[in-house]
Amino acid sequence: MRMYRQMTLIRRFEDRSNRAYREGKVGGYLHVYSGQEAVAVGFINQLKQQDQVVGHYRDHAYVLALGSDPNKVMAELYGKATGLCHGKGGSMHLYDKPNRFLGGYGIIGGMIGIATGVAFAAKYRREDSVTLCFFGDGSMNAGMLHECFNMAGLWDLPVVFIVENNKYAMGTPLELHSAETNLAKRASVYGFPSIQVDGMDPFKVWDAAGSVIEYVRERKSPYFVEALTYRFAGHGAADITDPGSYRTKEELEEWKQRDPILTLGRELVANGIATQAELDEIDREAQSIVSEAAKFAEESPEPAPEALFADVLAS
Ligand SMILES: Cc1ncc(C[n+]2csc(CCOP(=O)(O)OP(=O)(O)O)c2C)c(N)n1
Repeated sequence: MRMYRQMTLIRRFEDRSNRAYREGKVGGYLHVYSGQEAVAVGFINQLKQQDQVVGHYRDHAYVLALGSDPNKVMAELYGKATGLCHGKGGSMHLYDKPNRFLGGYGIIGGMIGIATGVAFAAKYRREDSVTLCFFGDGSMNAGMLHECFNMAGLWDLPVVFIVENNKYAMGTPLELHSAETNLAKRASVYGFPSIQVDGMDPFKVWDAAGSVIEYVRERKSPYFVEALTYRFAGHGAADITDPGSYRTKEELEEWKQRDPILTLGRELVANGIATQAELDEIDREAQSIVSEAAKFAEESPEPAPEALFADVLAS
């Protein structure tokens, strides 16, 4: 039920943030996670308090699953002073240290370097923590991935690398950017195990996440997960013509039949864990939380001009 609640909140949050972007209320760029919810929620809910997460720019889901305040997340998208990063990060660059989110990163492959460093620090300090690193299939051929996979394998770092293979890097299909399309195979040459999981099935993700994270925690060594998933929206909210230009309506409809929220809801009802009326109520609650978040963001002040010079570090 907790997963269902979180996935519904994320979906409603994304609907609302996409709308706010199109209304011109959100600046910069914005990418929604709709369709991929089972991946973030399944893995994050298997973490312990001491673990941390690093992600890519499609990052609203990670902070919401980790427990960040939706008001602050929405205010960050609006660039307001009350946002998670005081309005300076925006949609792609969320950061919430108290909730163990060490950043969403816009540079393809960049998040892999950060996560590897975080895992190295945890090992160096002899901490019992696991780092999750989420990235898209567009990162698979970045030099950073190969350097970091090598270091993680060589030094046995406690990190779970998770590629969210949603079939496209922006509009480029996987088979046009990767010589080997079975991405899970890539870890073997760096000396650590991998698994391919159906990222549209919340039960399969949950089970895989549990055993992978336990393995990494016990052995203090890396694991690579390829989650096969799909994004229902286009690459980014600014791309009005996307997704029509590179994928068919039929393909999109086929994947929507496997919507992870519908799958989980159906199973909850079939097994007598929830009634449809209870699921509808969860959806109404999620809608009211995101409406409240949008109101909070709209009514919040802009950052003061002097804030430009705060939090600027030089070394
Ligand atoms: C180093 C670098 N090169 C190019 C880009 C431009 N860019 C933004 S998103 C993207 C594709 C990412 O695809 P994927 O990782 O599959 O994620 P998806 O958007 O499909 O979830 C590219 C090439 C970038 N952000 N960073």
